[in-house]
Amino acid sequence: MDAKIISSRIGFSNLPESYVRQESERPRLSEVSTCENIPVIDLGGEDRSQIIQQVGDACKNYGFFQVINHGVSLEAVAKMVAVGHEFFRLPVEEKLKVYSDDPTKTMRLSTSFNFNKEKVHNWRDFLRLHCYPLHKYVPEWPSNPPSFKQIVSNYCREVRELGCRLEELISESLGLKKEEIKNALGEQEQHMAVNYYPPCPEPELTYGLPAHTDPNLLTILFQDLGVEGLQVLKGDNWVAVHPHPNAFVINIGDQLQALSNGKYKSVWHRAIVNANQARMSVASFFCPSYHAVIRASKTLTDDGSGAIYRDFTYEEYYNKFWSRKLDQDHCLEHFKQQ
Ligand SMILES: O=C(O)CCC(=O)C(=O)O
Repeated sequence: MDAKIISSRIGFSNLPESYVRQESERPRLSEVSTCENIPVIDLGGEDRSQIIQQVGDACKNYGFFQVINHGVSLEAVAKMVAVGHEFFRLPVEEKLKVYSDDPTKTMRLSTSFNFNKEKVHNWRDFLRLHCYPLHKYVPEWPSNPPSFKQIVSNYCREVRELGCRLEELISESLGLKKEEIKNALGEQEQHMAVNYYPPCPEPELTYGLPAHTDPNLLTILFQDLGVEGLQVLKGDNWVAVHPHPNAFVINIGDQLQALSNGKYKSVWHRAIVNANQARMSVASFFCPSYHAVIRASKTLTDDGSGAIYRDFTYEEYYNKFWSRKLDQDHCLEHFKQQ
């Protein structure tokens, strides 16, 4: 099994065959736009209506934005990043204690995306954790490094506050009451993926993560400052998201596209890898409760256009998402009204 984990293997001079994409699916790195960037929004500003306007514009035009002065302490982020790196540096025997290919597990180290369903793998290992409520899930988290549980719990708490604040801003930016999006989600789940992309011998032939949209409501991503890798599709072009100091990258997930009746888009994004440096990112996914019924707000369908998507539970959606390959068609297409 250890052969699957790439963070413990050293000395690749060529990319193993099972990671090589066919010519038409490769990232074509020379065509990626590096001069455009996604909006950076200062959440520390005094003028709330201006922030709401900026959030709304970013959600409509990009589906992605970065936030600064977001309220999550620098210390919480720095410790999270350090303990993440420490985890991936552990000896392989230690990491294998928490390895699983089963996507239904609430805590696991895994690799690629859905290893047993894919033909071609992705150059990524990841630690996936359910994080809310903490008292339910922390006991099953890794106990090595010894500080892991305490540091990651603290990070999750701080990031959850930011998530709630963003949901309010997004709700208001749609012309809805501050609490409306939050209320539509029931007792929200919070999941985390600590993604680790080791240096890759032939980065132009593969991905860390191929193009995908996120199945949840909203994602709050921290990416290593010194190592680029995240790219977002804008029109027909891939745009590199330059890491901004002390910023989080925020993206709209499929559930927000459904709740906003398509006004906000869950945008395709991907992670590319590089030959020289390992890259880590920490994604916090805010998800509706499994039993929440996802349905566009009446305020957004009253103009006569009607709801684009049929009603569904998040559980139904999540199961559909994990039963597929990551870079297939947009999963929401399967939930359109007939
Ligand atoms: O590593 C990144 O920048 C992207 C991560 C991501 O898209 C994900 O975890 O779903």
